[in-house]
Amino acid sequence: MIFGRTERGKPPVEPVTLKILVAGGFGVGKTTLVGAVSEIRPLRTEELLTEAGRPVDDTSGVEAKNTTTVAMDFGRITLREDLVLYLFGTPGQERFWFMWDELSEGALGAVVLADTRRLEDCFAAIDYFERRSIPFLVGVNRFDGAARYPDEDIRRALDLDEQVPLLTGDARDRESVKEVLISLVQHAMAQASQRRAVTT
Ligand SMILES: Nc1nc2c(ncn2[C@@H]2O[C@H](COP(=O)(O)OP(=O)(O)OP(=O)(O)O)[C@@H](O)[C@H]2O)c(=O)[nH]1
Ligand SMILES: [Mg+2]
Repeated sequence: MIFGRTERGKPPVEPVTLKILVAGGFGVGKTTLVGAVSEIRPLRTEELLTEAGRPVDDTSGVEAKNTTTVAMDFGRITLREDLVLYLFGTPGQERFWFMWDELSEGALGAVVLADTRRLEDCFAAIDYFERRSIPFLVGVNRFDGAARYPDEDIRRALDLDEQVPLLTGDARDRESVKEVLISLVQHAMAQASQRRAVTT
């Protein structure tokens, strides 16, 4: 690098940075997703699930889980040299939802993670983004032992608008998560240009 130029003579690119939310119900894999793709050590705000929280913290299906997010997860991923995503994982438990308004400020879009064993847990997140016209997609996190359903059935159960993308993946797998994030960016961009076309 000489005088701000790369060896190939191209000026360095100032990346566009976008803010993405990762939402969904309790224990669906939000913290796992951010951790799987982040190129920086993710910031986590995990607290131990306690005996006192047992009546309200439903860990059925994720019995191995012993911590929960109380404020947010934060990570970063460079999708291309000119495109960086900042990932904000939201807390899944209802009692921490007051964080969502703060976290969704300035967000380009959201991934709503879903677990087919407890689809209803993501209704609140879907409602939240629909109401605020924040572009989102649904990412089904494939848990071992969870039954597989056709996309059509999942769409119907979630009452998803046909333009909302539905993808299936594994929150622990970097490539799988990258694919979901790229789809979200494309979807959000398409929605933004659609809106511009309507208003001009
Ligand atoms: N089999 C399997 N297990 C997963 C997957 N994703 C997450 N897990 C496990 O599921 C549990 C829940 O993961 P978390 O990432 O803490 O979930 P969360 O959505 O952040 O949870 P809260 O912040 O408490 O709402 C952990 O024990 C993970 O190891 C997955 O794709 N497959
Ligand atoms: Mg979490």
